[in-house]
Amino acid sequence: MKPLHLLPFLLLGSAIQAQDTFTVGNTTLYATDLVDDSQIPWELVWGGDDMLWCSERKGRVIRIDPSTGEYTTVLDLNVTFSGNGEPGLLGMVQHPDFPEDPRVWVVYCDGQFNVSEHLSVFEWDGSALVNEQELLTLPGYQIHNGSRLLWLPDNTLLMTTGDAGEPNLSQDLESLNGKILRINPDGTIPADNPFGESLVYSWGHRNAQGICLGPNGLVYSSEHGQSNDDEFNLIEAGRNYGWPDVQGACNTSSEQEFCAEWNVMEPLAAWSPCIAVNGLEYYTHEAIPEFQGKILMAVLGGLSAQYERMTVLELAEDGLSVVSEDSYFSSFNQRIRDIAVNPYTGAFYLAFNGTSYPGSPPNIIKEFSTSNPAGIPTPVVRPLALRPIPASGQVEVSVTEGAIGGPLSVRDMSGRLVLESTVPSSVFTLPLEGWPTGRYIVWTAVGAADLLVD
Ligand SMILES: [Ca+2]
Repeated sequence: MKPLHLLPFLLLGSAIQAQDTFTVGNTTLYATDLVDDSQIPWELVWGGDDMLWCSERKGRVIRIDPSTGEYTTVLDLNVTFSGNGEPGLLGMVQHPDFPEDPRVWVVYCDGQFNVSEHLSVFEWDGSALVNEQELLTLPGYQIHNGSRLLWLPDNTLLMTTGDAGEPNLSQDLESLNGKILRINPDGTIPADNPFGESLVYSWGHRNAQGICLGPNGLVYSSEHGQSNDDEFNLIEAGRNYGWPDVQGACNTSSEQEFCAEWNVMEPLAAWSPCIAVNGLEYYTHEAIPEFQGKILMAVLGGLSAQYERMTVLELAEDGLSVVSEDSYFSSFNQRIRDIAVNPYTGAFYLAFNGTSYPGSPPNIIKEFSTSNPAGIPTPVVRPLALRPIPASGQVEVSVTEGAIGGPLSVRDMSGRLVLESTVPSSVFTLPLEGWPTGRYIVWTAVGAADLLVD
């Protein structure tokens, strides 16, 4: 019996190009550059308009189409920015009902010598953020300005602030620096704040640059330590987190005295020397079971730039302790500033801040997806893989190196040889036009696989 199809009819697939795939347990992640010319991405937000929003330290807010990476600039503020400092455009949230409620809250610093930090609310008019209304101003500095924003379930807003380089402000309840503030959407003080007529929600913070809601509505924050004791904290109303009198756990005699007097909350986890902990996301999607129910934490790597990574924290069932820690993506050797999650696909996005403090290029926003985006060939995970199954019209064949140049044959279930050829490359397309519906067996030097033709 003559084979029905011969090699000249094979459509060659594209050669495997530079591709980034990562394995997390049993899950394969495909990495693609979504935006490669960001101006120091700071906050990544999955928008209620199903677009990815990004604040950039140099002053822009960009709105990115997550399916193409194309973006438009929707806000361009004149902010404090110097290559050696930390201020600029920082935290950002949309109203929880965005875009029906078109408001977006943004934190930024202005002034070159006397830096101020502002919380403002803007309105989205469909193409730009307009009608700025300033809600709050506090002292800023060239370092330690925070600032992340988070909605609580009661629609009050938490804002982390830094100590603006003056550690004693963190223990001063009259100062808004070195705190986590709780604010009504219009900037007023919620009636049930823990210190009465004060925006202060928790105090004794140095420079918290990550905050998220975890299981059971618990609030977690990441906080930069000085040189030791980066912290992962559980945030509770009215609690003192110790800075500058306490770093990390209450484990020296002077710290123990201070902690007893001020009921200091110890961190759930701490890292020494500092790794520069940043943006937090509580990952709940089933797309990556290895991350489901865990906290994703962006890590900048500190001055030494050798710890850059995404850290994954597993919490105890009650959320009150950290039981394990894994880390990923240190191979990029780039500082990771923030994380956002696509609620539909479970893909996540990382904002990279270059290779050294505080934001040298490249500044890239990458997507990590469990689905294979166009342009990235299927990775060969089995010696011989066919997709899709069932196939009609054509099937894509992937083989490991040992099969290339070796025999390729296909038989139907009665053992009849329907194709005899040679494997041309690691990925190629086999045309199936005219093949009767049914089951076939594909043979190569590295193994066999079932082919279902529809
Ligand atoms: Ca300590």
